[in-house]
Amino acid sequence: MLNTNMIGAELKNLGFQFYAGVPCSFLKDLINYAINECEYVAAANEGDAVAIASGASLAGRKAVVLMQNSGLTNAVSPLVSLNYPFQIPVLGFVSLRGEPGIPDEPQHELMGRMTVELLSLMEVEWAYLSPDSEEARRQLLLAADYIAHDKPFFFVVRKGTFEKEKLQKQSLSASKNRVKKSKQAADELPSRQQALKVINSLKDSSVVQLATTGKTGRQLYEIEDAVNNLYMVGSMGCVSSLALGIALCQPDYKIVAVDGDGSLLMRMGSLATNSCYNPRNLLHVVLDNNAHDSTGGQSTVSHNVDFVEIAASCGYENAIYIHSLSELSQAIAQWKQTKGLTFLCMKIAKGSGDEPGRPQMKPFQVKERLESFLQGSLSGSRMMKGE
Ligand SMILES: Cc1ncc(C[n+]2csc(CCOP(=O)(O)OP(=O)(O)O)c2C)c(N)n1
Repeated sequence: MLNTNMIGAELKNLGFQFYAGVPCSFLKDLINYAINECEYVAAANEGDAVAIASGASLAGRKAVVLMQNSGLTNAVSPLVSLNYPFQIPVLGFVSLRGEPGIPDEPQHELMGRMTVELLSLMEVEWAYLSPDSEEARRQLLLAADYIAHDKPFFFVVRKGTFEKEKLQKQSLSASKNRVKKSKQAADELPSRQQALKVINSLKDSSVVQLATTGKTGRQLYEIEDAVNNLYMVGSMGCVSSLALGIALCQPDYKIVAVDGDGSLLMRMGSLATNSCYNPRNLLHVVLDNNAHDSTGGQSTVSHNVDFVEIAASCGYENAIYIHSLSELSQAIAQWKQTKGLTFLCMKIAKGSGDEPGRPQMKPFQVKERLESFLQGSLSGSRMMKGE
């Protein structure tokens, strides 16, 4: 068995102090260590945990994700369409419930058989974490080397690997909604492009803009390609979780996540996580066209949902319904002054005009550029296409 404290301290020595995850009984001692001794974000699901850890990684931290293997399925979308194309490294510990030959519950049987194959299929390097301390130390060094080369690495953790670590403290405070403004008038219903132009016009060198999957990212790129932009190309629904990781680890930057209604609905638990960790420097804007516009305009179910009410009840400090472009502009300008976790929801028109172009840079180049910006080595906020 591994002394959990020793492994945690070893990880700390290697720079891994930021964790995000969802518990598993096989990993509870390492999770307890992370809660006791490090920064730990309790994610709503394992995909969100991967996106949060990825945000921390973009922000310059070495980040760890912890999950049960049943939750590895939840994490497939970000692992294959965020971490892979953007080359964002996270260190994973995934439990091995349902290990062949070891009695376990029926729901773990198939996943137990396919866990390592799934990791291999996703081209994630992995190893069984050795229960021998010296060997485990060597494995951690190897894993750290993968991370240093922008490759995710996962440890598969068998039953009984970690010695007991007591949970000492859990000090999550409740965040409170202070300002809630609901719909009061008719919607102006601008196009997505008009809304993005307003958001982009308020960008400066203290702002990072992240745009959700599909035409939102593509249109932001068309409006202006900038060093402090990131266009999600996959991992639908993960934009605010990625933003949370960056916001928590880079408190001096203002992080703007532009979401869509379909994307938000896909991972709405992220609203609760964002609220609980409550970064003052995070602005979450939802452009709601009641549709999956990027894939042909099929209706979502957002016409039936009051996002402002949900964000407010989750604990966003400000949750504001935006009726017009001028209100959007005012609300963003206000947030830049006062900050505080803020959610803006604006109905926009369906449709996107001409087919927007696609970023010419590869996702990993966009990531490297943003990392350089966050490290301060690219100071200008504006870099036009091709520069
Ligand atoms: C997990 C996943 N499912 C489906 C898709 C395909 N897809 C890409 S964009 C998109 C629609 C996004 O809708 P929304 O967030 O409302 O933004 P809109 O396109 O309306 O601006 C879909 C379904 C995907 N990329 N990933």
